[in-house]
Amino acid sequence: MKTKFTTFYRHIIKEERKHPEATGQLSDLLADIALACKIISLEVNRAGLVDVLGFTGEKNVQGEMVKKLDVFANEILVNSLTAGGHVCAVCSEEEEHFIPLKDVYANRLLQNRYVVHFDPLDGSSNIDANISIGTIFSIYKRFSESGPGNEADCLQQGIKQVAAGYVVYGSSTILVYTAGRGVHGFTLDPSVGEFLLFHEDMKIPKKSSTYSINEGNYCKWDKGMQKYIDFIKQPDKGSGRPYSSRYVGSLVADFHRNLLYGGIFIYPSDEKNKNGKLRLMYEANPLAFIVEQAGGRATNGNQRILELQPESLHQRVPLFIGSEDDVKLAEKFVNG
Ligand code: P6P
Repeated sequence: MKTKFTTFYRHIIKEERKHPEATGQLSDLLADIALACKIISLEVNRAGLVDVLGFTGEKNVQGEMVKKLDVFANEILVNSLTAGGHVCAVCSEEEEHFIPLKDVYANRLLQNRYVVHFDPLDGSSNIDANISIGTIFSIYKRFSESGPGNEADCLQQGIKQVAAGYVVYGSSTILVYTAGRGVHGFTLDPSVGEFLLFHEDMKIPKKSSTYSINEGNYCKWDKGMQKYIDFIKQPDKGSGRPYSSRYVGSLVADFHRNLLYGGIFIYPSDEKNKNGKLRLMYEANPLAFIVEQAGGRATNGNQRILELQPESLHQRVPLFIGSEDDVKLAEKFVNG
């Protein structure tokens, strides 16, 4: 029987061959990230058995209690990227400052030319409840010439990303990425330890009847936001209303479902959090790159996420992301 399958590495090499100037560094870097996520997947799936649950007693830069798996995932990714030698700076949700990395190759052609931002284990507050969690990553080319990376290398607009992706650790482990030529999905086959292509060139439906938002914050939203949610809950067959509410409380899980079936995810600003809750550099930007490559839309309510000029590594941003027509309609209500 002819087994026809494409591994993640084979796919990125095929993509690399479309760029004659490619040195292969980006392919190796993506493979380094995939390897780290396979190891994280193993631990996440074992979490219930091995004593890696519970708190370390420390707090991370977000002031949140850190679970052991967060610390583990962060260390695996930092170590994998450091060892790979393709990165001049690593920025993590778990690290207050960026980690500058020196050039490990003598060969100028192979210098450490990339910057990587990541959320090592997003949604980690759900770990103990066995709810899907995920890793989100975002890759840029460095600005500076050589040596360890600097702050300017780390604070680039999302539109400059060369690749982005996420891994969902759920009933199976799924990796979705883009390198600017479409969005491609892979499933981890633990028996061979490979991510196998299951969906090439993924496209998000232009319109949906699903919304993902934490309605517990309703009273804190501005009037336009409240009116939009009220509107999509009114019955109107012609426009697919009332919408269904689907909210896991784990960004990668909610985003992945909406990418497959259509939907809008919103984490808006509110009277307490003027910039919402989600982070620009390692949540909004990578998912915005992916959703636009899949034909969707991502804004902060009126500006394109990818065009926002970052000011700090951990800055927050309101996020409206998903099916294009749904995001545009939500923007109309919010901008009154
Ligand atoms: P809330 C998880 O903590 C997270 O960062 C995202 O994964 C998720 O979308 C959001 O926060 C959930 O926030 O306030 O609804 O619990």
